[in-house]
Amino acid sequence: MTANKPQVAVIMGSASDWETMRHACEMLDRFEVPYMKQVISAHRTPELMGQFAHEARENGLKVIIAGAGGAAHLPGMVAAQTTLPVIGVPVRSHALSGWDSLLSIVQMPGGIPVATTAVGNSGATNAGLLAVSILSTTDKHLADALQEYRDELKKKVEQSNAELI
Ligand code: RP5
Repeated sequence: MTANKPQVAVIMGSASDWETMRHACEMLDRFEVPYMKQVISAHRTPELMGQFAHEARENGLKVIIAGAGGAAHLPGMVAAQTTLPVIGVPVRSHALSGWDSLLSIVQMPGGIPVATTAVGNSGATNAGLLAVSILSTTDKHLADALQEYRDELKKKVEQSNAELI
């Protein structure tokens, strides 16, 4: 049972963020990291957000990935209420193409950190990888799997160069 307890939480401000945040989950699936996913809105369900953040550590979570768009206060507000590492993913917004999401997540005042990724799908992918990387500091199996992943990326570059000739 304990082995399958979620180590990572992937939370998002709206179901509309899923198209982005699924890229984080795909990475966690690839590395077989147990995770949970949930829509938690900072402004629509503030009490749920507080409860989730306060209970996260005692629930066995080790890393929280939080994606949001627009006035994207979810990652910062969760980080304010837990000392677990929080990775913020700025979701691309319609109005401002994600600039609003990026700036509202990345500019945390000193004292309450949020590790902010790139905007959109790449950011979500990297959030998943960063969570795996954090877990790999105490998990040799994950450290080896991450090295294999990097080796695959390298091989793909070498192959594409061979095809260019
Ligand atoms: C934020 O507002 C969400 O994170 C989402 O990116 C954005 C738009 O939400 P919906 O109007 O699609 O529910 O809270």
